[in-house]
Amino acid sequence: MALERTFSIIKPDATARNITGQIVAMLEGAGLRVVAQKRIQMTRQQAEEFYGVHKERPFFGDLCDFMTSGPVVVQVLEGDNAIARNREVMGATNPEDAAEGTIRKAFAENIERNSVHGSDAPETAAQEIAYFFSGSEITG
Ligand code: 3AN
Repeated sequence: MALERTFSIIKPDATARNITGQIVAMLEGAGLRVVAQKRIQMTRQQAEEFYGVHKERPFFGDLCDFMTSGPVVVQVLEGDNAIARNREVMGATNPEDAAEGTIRKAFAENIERNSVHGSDAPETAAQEIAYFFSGSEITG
């Protein structure tokens, strides 16, 4: 198995409910190691750039409003097949479709306020990590 890194966000709906620790525990329980983490207030520009791939979608404005509505915790997670492993423990985008035992099943409020983000491929993981972290902020 390949040791990988992926990028994760604990979203404003989760920081508001003070459940970041419970989410980190589920990530760690899934075999992922937090090798970088910081709590930040995302700017509008960061949200729009980060979700740029969705800019033509009808939910883009609402999504950027939500992601800037409160603090988020950005993270780099490391582990065997970390990208797929994180997507697995996150659960489906829409919590109504999320499997039992996943973070979104446990905590997501709806398809937008869905508690966590995780990179979907090695290229996006590398881009997203570099967007929020410098190399010296990431430890093994
Ligand atoms: P995922 O986060 O599961 O990779 P994406 O990349 O398709 O899902 O969507 C990015 C984010 O956009 C989601 N996490 C969610 O917050 C929001 N989103 C996606 N689809 C919708 C939708 N139909 N309505 C509202 N928000 C959505």
